[in-house]
Amino acid sequence: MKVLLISPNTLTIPYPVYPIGLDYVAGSLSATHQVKIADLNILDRDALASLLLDFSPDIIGLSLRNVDNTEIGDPLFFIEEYKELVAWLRARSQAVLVCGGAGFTILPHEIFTVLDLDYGIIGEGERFGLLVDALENEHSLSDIPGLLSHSAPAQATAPWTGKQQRQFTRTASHYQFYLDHGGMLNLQSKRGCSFRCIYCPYPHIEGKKHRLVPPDEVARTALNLQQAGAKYFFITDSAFNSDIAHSLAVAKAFQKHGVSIPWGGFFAPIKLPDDYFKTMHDAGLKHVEFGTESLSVTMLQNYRKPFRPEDILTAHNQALDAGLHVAHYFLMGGPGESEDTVNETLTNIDSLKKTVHFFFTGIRIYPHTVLYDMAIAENKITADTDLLQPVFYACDGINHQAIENSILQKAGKRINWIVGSGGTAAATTVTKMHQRGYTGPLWEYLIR
Ligand code: B12
Ligand code: SF4
Repeated sequence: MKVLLISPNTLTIPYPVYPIGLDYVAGSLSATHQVKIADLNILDRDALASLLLDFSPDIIGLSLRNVDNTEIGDPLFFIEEYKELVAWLRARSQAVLVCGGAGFTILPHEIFTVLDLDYGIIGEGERFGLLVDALENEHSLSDIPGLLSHSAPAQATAPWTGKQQRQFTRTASHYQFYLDHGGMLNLQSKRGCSFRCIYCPYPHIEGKKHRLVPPDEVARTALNLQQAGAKYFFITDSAFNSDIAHSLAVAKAFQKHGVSIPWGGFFAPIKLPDDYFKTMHDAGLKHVEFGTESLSVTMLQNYRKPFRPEDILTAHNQALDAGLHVAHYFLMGGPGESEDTVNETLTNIDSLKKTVHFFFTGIRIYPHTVLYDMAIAENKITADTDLLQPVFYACDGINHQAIENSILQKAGKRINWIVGSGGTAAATTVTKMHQRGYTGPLWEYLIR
């Protein structure tokens, strides 16, 4: 079978993101199939039309990563663009159209209804290989977990336990684009998150239990990216340190295998061994992005975060002492947020020195989360509410605009306090710096 995998994600905020998911989807296909990746960051519609004509795919796999940008004050919604693309593809190709990806997995039925698809795969794309083989051999599709079609609702999906193989080819035409725009590729060291923060869809997307990639294998992939010219990599794990021992073993494997480029990732500010960040630093870690969310004792409890304000401060100082760049993400406006809890966070923030803060002032409600159940129980939404168009939790004590005003007032002229991801303005600066040869996420230039 001829398989075309499309990454339609052209969002440049905060920077263009290498479509790592499609490497795994490509890796799920047996060698008998021909596969090409079309990344719309490098292909315009004319080039895509020529590719469709020349390659004439039997199956098109569409990666749907972002539904929206989850920013209440500066919203972007991408589903209309996917709709237009699907119609455009239908007009030029007879191929079977299959969709998957993180965004798709959160709201599969809603997206399947809106887009004119043949199949959807909920969860991990490794199941795509099963679908392609079954279609080729005209086998029954009924035992492919997570498969959505017009004739059958999806079966419940357990996390994928089969082989996960990333097919990273340095000759793939799209990968040079990312090297030319910041030099960043990405890497996964495990799937799943074992924490249960009330608003978070990650355990639903990736699984509630960790599935660890052996550290030597992670390091070999990292080395492969480095040898292919990567100047930096971002670890895509929900929280790299949610399994402390595994993250340390991965760091040590980087050193053992000679991985020498800098890297970054998401970290939870939990209690960590004293020398944790020193070990990470010695293995090349440069940027720590803490999912801090709040500095209010009440709100951290309400969110069921696995840490308290004092743990945040300790982790922050440990990372600074190890010579790392540190940023904190805040998520405000959840159940119980009030003027008092906002002020508590904004006052406690002063104890975090030499950092950048990214503030998200509304929490999107996702299915399969405790926040969803709370919003139903509180009559803020009903079971029929369409969540494809972002719906943000409306807390009773304060609205998102008042939270944003408090942040802006307290921020004054500080450039290291950013509402949302910084929007187009920040992305334009990052693009210019990438063009001048700077690599990585670059938020360290804002640190104050
Ligand atoms: C790491 C990450 C980031 C990093 C990426 C860094 C980098 N260099 O890669 C940063 C911080 C930059 C980032 C930014 C953003 N992110 Co982000 N990010 C993630 C995260 C944690 C992991 C994504 C990832 O790479 N996973 C690893 C790969 C291997 O998995 P995958 O791509 O999902 O692919 C697998 C499956 O989905 C599937 N699959 C993928 N494609 C296809 C295609 C087919 C045909 C099939 C069958 C299957 C399939 O198979 C793959 C293997 O199993 C996810 C949450 C999560 N846990 O998934 C959010 C997530 C994807 N991000 C999200 C968002 C919204 C954003 C931003 C818009 C936020 C913002 N306002 O700035 C930006 C957009 C950036 C951009 N240009 O696209 C949302 C998307 C959902 C939504 N509401 O739309 C998610 C789901 C988080 C959330 N809020 O729930 N992100
Ligand atoms: S917010 Fe972070 S730590 Fe909490 S469940 Fe989600 S990924 Fe895990």
